[in-house]
Amino acid sequence: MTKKQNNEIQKVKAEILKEAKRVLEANWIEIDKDHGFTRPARGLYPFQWNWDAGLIAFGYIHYKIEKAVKELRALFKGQWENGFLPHILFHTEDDSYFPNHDFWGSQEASKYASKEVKTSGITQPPVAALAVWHIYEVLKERDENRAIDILKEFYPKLLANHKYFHDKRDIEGWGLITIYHPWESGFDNSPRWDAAMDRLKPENLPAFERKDILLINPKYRPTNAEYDKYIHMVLELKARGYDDAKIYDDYPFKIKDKVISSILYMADQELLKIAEVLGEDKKEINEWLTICKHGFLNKLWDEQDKMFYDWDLITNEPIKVQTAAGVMPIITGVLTGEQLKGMEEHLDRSNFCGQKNCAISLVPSVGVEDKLFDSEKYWRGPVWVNVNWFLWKGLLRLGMKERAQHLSTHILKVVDKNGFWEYYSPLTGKGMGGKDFSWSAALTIDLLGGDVM
Ligand code: 2M8
Repeated sequence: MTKKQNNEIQKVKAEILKEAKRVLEANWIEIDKDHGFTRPARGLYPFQWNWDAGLIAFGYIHYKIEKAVKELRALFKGQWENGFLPHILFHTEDDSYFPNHDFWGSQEASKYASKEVKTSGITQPPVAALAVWHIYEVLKERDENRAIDILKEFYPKLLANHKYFHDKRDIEGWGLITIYHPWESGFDNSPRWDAAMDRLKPENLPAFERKDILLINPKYRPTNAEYDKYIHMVLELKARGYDDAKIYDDYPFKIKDKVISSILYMADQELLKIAEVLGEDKKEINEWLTICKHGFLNKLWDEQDKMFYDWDLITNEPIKVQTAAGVMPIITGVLTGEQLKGMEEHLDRSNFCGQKNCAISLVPSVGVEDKLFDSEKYWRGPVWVNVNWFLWKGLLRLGMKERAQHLSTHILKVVDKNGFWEYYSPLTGKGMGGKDFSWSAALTIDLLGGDVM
């Protein structure tokens, strides 16, 4: 590369970085001197979301580490007494989102609910431990005592949260996590949930008004029929007091989700490192890791399709729908050589990395040649920055640098050309959903913080 070319690249990187920081700053809300949060997208998502907060912290770590800490502190303000960490925290009032805190009614329904902040009653993938460990890694270079203080502050909260997942969301002891609602998966209306959703027959729903389709073109969002079911499920969970024992007893949507399980595995690995630095007992965390590894290798792997599937606990069978989520277990780092080879074959197919037909060479949420693929529908085809960032991270950890770099380079290309959107059409690169979307900006900052181009 000539000096001139290199200067050009540095200039482009600097511009992307500036714009990404602008997005995060515009979405930030300061609660008080120790707490603040970043709206995923103004208007569409005006509160703090759980896995968004963890991912967004990865952006601040590179330039305003205190904000990453404030973001995570605000997140744990909403932690319930049983360790559960809700998916939405309503730190402020805003009427541009439904369901709001009154509809969730978690403080009335559950004795465990946070008294400090109103929250939803379902959870999301546990990303916080990844962010806390990364804060420590970056901060220890310049202030080791402060870095350790941060580990001490968050360790008990993280431990309680991971314990909640292992104890309450895995009563089968498979090491794999059960979700109660598609919103818990983060991959909200993924076709992975279609069959389980088809079995639900909501009746006598109260009247409600969707706010998302007042802000976003309805063709990009879930249908009204799907929303009826989402709301029906919230009401069913609330009727059970958001109580795991009651939910496990007779609630109709219980699925072992390979993505949340993969992310928890990764988060347990970071928790183990934190415990080591702090000199805490590691026995329980090691047990979680052992049993979870066993679950991945034995329960979710489909030998014939060379793919990981979720498991429906109601029908007691795998959900054989191939999507990007099927390759996400790469991030655990525990796959056998044969499984990893299977994953690589999927990534290389034009269906997945979209190299043949597509404007963006990134992993789409549903394979572009799949009959369920819809280039514009939320979680049913578009490319998401967070999914590709996770894969980038997982591949790097496995030492698969070239594959990882392919993803990071293409994330940078798409955000440079189109800006920071919630998701992108793999066919055209068009940005859709929420504009100035926080995790797309934050994870780009993280990619630029590493050796990426
Ligand atoms: C989307 O989910 C929310 C419900 O939680 C919604 O559609 O209203 C999902 O993409 C989810 O993964 C994400 O955390 C959230 C906020 O960005 O939006």
